[in-house]
Amino acid sequence: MSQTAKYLKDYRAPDYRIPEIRLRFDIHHDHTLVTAEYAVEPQSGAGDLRLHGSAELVGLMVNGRMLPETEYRLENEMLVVHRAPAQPFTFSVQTKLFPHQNTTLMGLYQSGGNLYTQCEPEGFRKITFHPDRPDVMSVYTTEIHADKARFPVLLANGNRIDGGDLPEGRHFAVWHDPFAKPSYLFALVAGDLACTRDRFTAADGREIALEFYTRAEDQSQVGFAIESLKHAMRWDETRFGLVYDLDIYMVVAVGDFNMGAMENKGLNIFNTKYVLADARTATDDDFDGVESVIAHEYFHNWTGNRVTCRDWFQLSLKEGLTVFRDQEFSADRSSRAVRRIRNTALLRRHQFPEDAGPMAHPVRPASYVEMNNFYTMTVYEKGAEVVRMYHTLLGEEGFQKGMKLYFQRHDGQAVTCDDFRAAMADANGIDLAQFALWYSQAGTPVLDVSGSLNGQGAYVLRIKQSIPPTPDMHDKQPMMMPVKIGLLDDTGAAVAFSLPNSGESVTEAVLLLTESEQEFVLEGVNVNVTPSLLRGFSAPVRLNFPYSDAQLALLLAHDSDPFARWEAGQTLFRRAVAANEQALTRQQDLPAHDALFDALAHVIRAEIDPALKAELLTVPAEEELWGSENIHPLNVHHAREALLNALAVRFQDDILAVNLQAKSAEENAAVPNPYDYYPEQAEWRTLRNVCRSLLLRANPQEQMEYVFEHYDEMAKNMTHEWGLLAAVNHVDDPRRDALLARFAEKFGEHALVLDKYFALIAGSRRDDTPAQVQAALQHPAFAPTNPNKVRALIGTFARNNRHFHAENGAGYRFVAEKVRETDALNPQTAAVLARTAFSVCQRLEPQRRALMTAELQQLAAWDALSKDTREIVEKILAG
Ligand code: B3K
Ligand code: ZN
Repeated sequence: MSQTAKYLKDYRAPDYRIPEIRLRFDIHHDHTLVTAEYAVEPQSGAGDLRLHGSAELVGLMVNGRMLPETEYRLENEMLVVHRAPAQPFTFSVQTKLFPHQNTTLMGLYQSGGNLYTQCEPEGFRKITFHPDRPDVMSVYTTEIHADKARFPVLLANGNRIDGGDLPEGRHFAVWHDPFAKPSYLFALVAGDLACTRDRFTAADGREIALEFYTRAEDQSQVGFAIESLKHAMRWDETRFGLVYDLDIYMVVAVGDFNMGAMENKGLNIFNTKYVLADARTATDDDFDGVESVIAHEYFHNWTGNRVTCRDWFQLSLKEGLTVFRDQEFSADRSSRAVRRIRNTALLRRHQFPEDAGPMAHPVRPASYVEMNNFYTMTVYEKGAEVVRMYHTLLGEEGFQKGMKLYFQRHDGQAVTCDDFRAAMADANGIDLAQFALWYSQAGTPVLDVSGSLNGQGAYVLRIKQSIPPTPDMHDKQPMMMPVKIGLLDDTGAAVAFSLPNSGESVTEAVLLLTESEQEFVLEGVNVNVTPSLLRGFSAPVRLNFPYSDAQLALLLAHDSDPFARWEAGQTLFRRAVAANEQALTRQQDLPAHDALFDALAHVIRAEIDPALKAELLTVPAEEELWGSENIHPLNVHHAREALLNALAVRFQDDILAVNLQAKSAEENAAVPNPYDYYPEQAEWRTLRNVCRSLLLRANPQEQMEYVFEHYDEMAKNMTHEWGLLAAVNHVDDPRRDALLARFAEKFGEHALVLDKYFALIAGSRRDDTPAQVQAALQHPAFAPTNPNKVRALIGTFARNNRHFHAENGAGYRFVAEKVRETDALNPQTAAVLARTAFSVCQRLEPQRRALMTAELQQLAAWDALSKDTREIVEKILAG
């Protein structure tokens, strides 16, 4: 049962422009009536007007005349008005919605008694009939009528221009957004919400009202998000010269939401997870997430809203660029080096497998069945890497010139990734034609590098690039990419070199790779060197170089580039896990890992940034250690666990010392309250939590007992609580259960903390985890309609390799069943779950592959499966 795909190559400009839209929402207790009125401008004469829509149609008019059923037809969620006028006309349509029955959380839906919208990418058509494509941009005026007691707050995009009381206890508000926008940026909120107000003085002197809407009981947790917004607004002014354009900026927090947040013009709607934070209930990572998501959505105001996408294939135009911008914002706020490492780790853990699996697609996909399935790590994170490469190639100044030209040319338009690339090229007078391949070729490029002294005072690097075939494409062209490098001598000191015809002696250079095989001559090198390659992860590729363990240890100990340093350690870790795996399958003794452990001894004792130390001590995730085929997840799991256990035992005393150092650094910091969130405090706590989990491995019973006895005095804030519970979570001991139960009780009123409880249950390596997950499904706080809960419990379980990949297939069966149940309520959440869990199918060893395939086939055979989940399941089955 294959589905119809849309193709980038079929793009055609719209036949109708709609410069103006007036919407009226009449909210009643069990339904909402929506009247939409469009000023329509035909672009190619008379013809059929085709509008998407799935809402109940009440009636429609053209130029004020009710259309009889003979003049239009409604089929497959498409309204076709026969022979629409050739001259500009007004079109109005009335629809009836039932938001309380809408569990998809797209379109207009109800959550906690309030109404919210989510339109990106194609939710507007669930509200009314409309072309619902991003290149149809309109100025919106939105009028909302509702019962005043139940819906005291009525919000929509733009500025509030009117409002007042109506008979029968009702009231109304009118909002006008002067900036033309696509339908996906439309938003409306109606309900009983508390408003926290602040203000921001923009660089041009305008006063901007900031309004954050939450449940009244959550108001005390909104302060950090407001401060984050102000930081983001100031940063965009200083680094990019971009100033906010409306008089008001609103953020609304909602507990039922499909993703993190949504950048609707002037009226962002957020998952509570990315707005609410205080030290008692949020970890440092949560605070960091709030700051970066608040910033991300704010940055969209220019990169996404003022300049938007021509079609959904161009999604990365706004997402890749905006992720790059939020990454830079966070890096400018604190810990640039560590953030780069974390971004890279995220990409490798989640995007590399995507690029090597059944869902592989280029940064600009060439086709899709359900657009919601393409909000992927590739579009977002690899897209951000592509933008970062422009930045590396052009430098900050050249990149900013490109951004300036991009806004000069395209403000108010809906454009393509090619337009962005052209702005970068033209502003800098360079040719970026070859760079376009990053948008059309999927798959992670592989660089095979070798190097040697040429006996004539030069070190020669030879780089071969290849791009693996993906389901959509076999033969690929070499791409253009920056490769940042340096050289170290045998003591770890930097070695100077010069590039041919430059004469300038440097210790670092960006090589421009454009061919499938290329040689780079680094002159003036007469000593034995170790190359430091792909510094700063200058391109999103896999790089192979035949390093000896000793060379990796040298890089890990001495490289001046923190990324390259970390990467050397990661390679040593990967080698060690692979060696363990081999020993375990052959039932031999585990290897000693001398080179790795000697290098780690340096790391643990080094006086370096605590967060960097934490990263250097982190073994790559299991997903990163999986090969391209015949994966035995449990073998990898046991091999990695064995390495961690050995490391924990070997360095027990050092780790204790570091833990104490981190504790006193945290407690003695010169801040008003050391347990509040400050980036520097957070770094120490990150390191502490790494130590805690290692200490627990080395001595589970003793640590368990200690934590159990001293939990309350150790748990100074949620970061501590999380660190303690995450450490003891795997111990088969009733005290662990008691601690978790107390935790759930203590935070019984905090939905976001209960998500942590569910994640702990589902993430445990204990044997009884499947049974505990079953029990958690019955917990009063678990709700299959709430995406945060589904992700916390089922999503976490699907990443718990030890149990999800159980040999008897029980893990697969359980998750498939939950995918099916979730799909009936919320296709988007189900599809994400299916993709996370099952994309690995064809790479598994034959037995598990067969078990997983059987579950997927059963899902595919289910007629009612949504288009969303079906696209994922069928692509996985097709391999
Ligand atoms: N643009 C939204 C994502 C919409 C996802 C729709 N499935 C949030 C963001 O990336 O900023
Ligand atoms: Zn975004």
